Amino acid sequence: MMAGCEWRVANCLKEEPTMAHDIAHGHIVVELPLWRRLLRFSTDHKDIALQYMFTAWAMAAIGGFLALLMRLQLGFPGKTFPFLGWLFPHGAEGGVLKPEFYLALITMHGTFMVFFFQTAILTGGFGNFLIPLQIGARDMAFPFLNGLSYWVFLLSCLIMLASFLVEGGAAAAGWTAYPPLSALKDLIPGSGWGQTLWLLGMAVFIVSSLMGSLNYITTVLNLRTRGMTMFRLPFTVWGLFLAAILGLLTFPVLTAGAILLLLDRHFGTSFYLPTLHVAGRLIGREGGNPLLWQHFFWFLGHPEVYILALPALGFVGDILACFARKPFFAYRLAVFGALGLAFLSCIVWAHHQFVSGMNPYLALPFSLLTILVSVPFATILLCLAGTLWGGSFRFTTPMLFALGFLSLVTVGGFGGLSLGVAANDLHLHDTYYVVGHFHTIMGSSVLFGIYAATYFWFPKMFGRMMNERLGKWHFWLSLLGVYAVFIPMHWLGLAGMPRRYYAFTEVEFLKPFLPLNTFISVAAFILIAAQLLFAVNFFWSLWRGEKASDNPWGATTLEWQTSSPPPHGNWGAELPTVYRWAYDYSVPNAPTDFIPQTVPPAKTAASSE
Ligand code: HEM
Ligand SMILES: [Cu+2]
Repeated sequence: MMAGCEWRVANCLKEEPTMAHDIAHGHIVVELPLWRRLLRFSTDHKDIALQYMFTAWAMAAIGGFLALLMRLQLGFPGKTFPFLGWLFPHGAEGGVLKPEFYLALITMHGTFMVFFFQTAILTGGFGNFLIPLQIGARDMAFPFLNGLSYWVFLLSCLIMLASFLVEGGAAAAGWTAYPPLSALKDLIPGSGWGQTLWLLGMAVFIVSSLMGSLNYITTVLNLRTRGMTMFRLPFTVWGLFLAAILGLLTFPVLTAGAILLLLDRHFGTSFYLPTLHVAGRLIGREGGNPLLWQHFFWFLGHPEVYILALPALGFVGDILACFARKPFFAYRLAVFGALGLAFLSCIVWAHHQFVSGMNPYLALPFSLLTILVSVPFATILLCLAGTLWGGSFRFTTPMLFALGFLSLVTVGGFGGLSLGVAANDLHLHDTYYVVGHFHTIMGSSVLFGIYAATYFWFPKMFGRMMNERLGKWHFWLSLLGVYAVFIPMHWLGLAGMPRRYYAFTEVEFLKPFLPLNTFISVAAFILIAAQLLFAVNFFWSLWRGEKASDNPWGATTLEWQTSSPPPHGNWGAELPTVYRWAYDYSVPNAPTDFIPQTVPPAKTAASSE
């Protein structure tokens, strides 16, 4: 112990124990055990990141389990599974799923996967962990708001989960909650409390997401350290920053829509309800328009895909550069591509509504704009391919997942293009082609981005490495798995199999597709089982993994220049200073094959910026 320390501590006790105080006085802040970090109200962005991550993974596990139940039904229609009857006495009496329970499963699976897993882990999890570290800040701009946003998020998860327990069960109008089905309380079992809780859960989720977005945007704009210009930001930060802006601009529209829907459901208003007969009974509302909801929903719903894709693109760009040991090819062009993507994503929403009965003249601009999205998208992909060109590769697990992302996003992109053409979409809308498409591009490629990031930043988060051998098994089984599950679905869609419908064997022309559905289900079980390898690797590495050095991958960005895991406040007494962009890999004549952003120009022969 340093001489005089007791005196300092005694004196310090009179002051507020703030982070600035701790850092100024050089106090060592005792590392709390993981469970304490997860269970307390923390304002440290790294703790909040872990809280988001663990909760989001739990929601993913539940969402995956629901997918398994659906595939059980689709692959083996008519078979009884006694454990189902035991688990869900109302939804699967006697071991066979009821049709309305199947609808609840798709609704909750889609909602959990899109919002409560992918959105939450990307923005709340990685956004929280990486933004302050990569821009050289001690924390977020509003640490208290940040802590609050997690607990509000947890509340929204609990509201959603509770809906399985109320009378009638969980919501069953799909993750898009279209009225009139979602606007009336007594159509199907899930129309009751389940739908109300779904709307409340989404509203609370959005409140939490807005708190997060405000924080991420302000932090990136105001707390960048000396020398960290916008064009020196790692691509990851650009992805997270743009996703936050999209969230801030588009989520509130859905909140407004959801409040109107709640009014229709509970207070007799008629925003979405036209004159309508249900089962021969006039429901006694008039003047509303169900299309209005579709506009509200997709005004968020489409940008939502980019709220997921942009951070994933960011991670992948940085990971590819690191493991190809190459400077990012045409970095500024990629940033402009990302800006273009974010902008265009806000003006294509009605491509989900080609068959909705909206004015058919609108199909043309929305088709054209949708196809235009491929320009910035292809630009970014070209920059990523250029980054790989001539690289000296290290095929680590994060690199494999990043490459898998590239493959999936390209294949999925072509599916999207074909759906963007209104003439095609008229035929393919609401078929399994769509299910195959969005699972390839959103379900799988974003998932691969999340895995790449988890394997890559795990050492920084926990100070230990994940197991490479298990990681590679996980990668190959997942890659084969997603292709085996989701590509054949395109074929089913072309053959006319409708989505959100499990009784396909009752239709004559779909009977020949039972074997293909059984194949998809078996592949899905293997795919889901392969994710257990990840879970085992994660928890085993958490406690038993090989100790990680501060910069195990030889990466250039700021987070690798502090300890693993970083201390409270991230840096020592002084914030780092940035002298160069994030991609000085393999600089000619440099002593090492990478130059961290913190190294001044005088100390190296050259920089390629
Ligand atoms: C383990 C892998 C997965 C399997 C086997 C799977 C399976 C399914 C199935 C069977 C459906 C219902 C299709 C229908 O009858 O219309 C569905 C719907 C859906 N899934 Fe997945 N899924 C998986 C992963 C994901 C992921 C990672 C996402 C994240 C984006 C996702 C998002 C959705 C959405 C948005 C729907 C639409 C729900 C609706 O129609 O309202 N899924 N999935
Ligand atoms: Cu869209």
